[in-house]
Amino acid sequence: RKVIFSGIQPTGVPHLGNYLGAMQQWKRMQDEADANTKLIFSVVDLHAITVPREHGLLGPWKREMLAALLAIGLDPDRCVLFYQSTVPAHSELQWILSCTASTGYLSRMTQWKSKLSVSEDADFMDNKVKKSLKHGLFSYPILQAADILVHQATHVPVGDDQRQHLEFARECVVNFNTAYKGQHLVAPQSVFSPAKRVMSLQNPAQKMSKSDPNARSRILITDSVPEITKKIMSTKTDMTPTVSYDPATRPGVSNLLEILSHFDPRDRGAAELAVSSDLAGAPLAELKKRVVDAVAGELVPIGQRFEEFMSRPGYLDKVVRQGGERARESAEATMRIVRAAVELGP
Ligand code: AQP
Repeated sequence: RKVIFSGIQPTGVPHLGNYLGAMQQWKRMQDEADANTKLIFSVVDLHAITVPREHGLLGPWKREMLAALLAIGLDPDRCVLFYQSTVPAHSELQWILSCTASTGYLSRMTQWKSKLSVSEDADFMDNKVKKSLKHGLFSYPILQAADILVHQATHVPVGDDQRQHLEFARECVVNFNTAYKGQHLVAPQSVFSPAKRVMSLQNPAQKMSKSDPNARSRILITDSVPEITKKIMSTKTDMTPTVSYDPATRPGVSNLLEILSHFDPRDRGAAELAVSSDLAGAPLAELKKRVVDAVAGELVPIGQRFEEFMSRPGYLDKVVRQGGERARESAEATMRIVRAAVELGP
């Protein structure tokens, strides 16, 4: 039996990177799933509290994320959709896993270091940086491992930025199964989308991210055609006036070509598109115009469905209430095995 699990943080409306790197693949997997495949997708609100935010935002953000999942075509009759915090077993397993997880491994996580702007190879952090570090941000890969393992997931579709965290989740399985002498937990397999890492439109050295303070750096899946046009036409590129593909020397242009390639009906890669008869030697404005058309063509109907779901709060509540019940059942089945192995419970 195949169990597909993935999660997304309710830290704002998802962007093109979330969509191409993860969500589009979730929809594809749903459409290809047979009767033996269970699909579970979570709005991971416990992860969202690892960074500070204004009071009153988390509730609306959760609903927006749920509406976005429905808008891209996830069907609550075929997938379990739920808010992570409504399934306490995620936190319970996190604690249990943290008792066999290695702090050395956690401290080497590149995302942990980059969130804190600490150089990847620095092994010394000054006291000021250390004081601002929150334990939740440090240990959230354990919660992420628990999210996956508590549902005995076999396949986890994620963006490339999650590669190291998935490796860590597998390490948690080995640590736990070794400590408690048995095959209690299942090691999951990562499924990476062809859109490995969509980069920021304003700084192509960074991935497109919800938390980037510059709103022009990302396309939201709810952006209107004028917004999409403005953001793509003002993408940071370079001084060479025509199209060519070279991620090392032309990261901005190459990112646009990568984005375009994910919408190409003929499935051509970014390098192939750059030398195609319609783009070879073309001005950058032509490339940008094509990206606008491709992105708007995909996202505008999603934006409309998003608005429709947002206008039905009763329906959204029902989806997560029923999804929460099904997720608790799925998690409880694993927790019975885990508690027995650890000798916890009555
Ligand atoms: N730029 C990206 N390119 C490809 N995939 C991406 N993902 C995120 N950004 C890109 C994938 O989206 C899924 C959900 O991500 P998340 O919201 O849980 O957390 P994140 O990776 O931290 O995404 P953000 O947008 O950067 O959020 P903030 O700014 O709040 O931290 C994951 O599968 C991820 O790989």
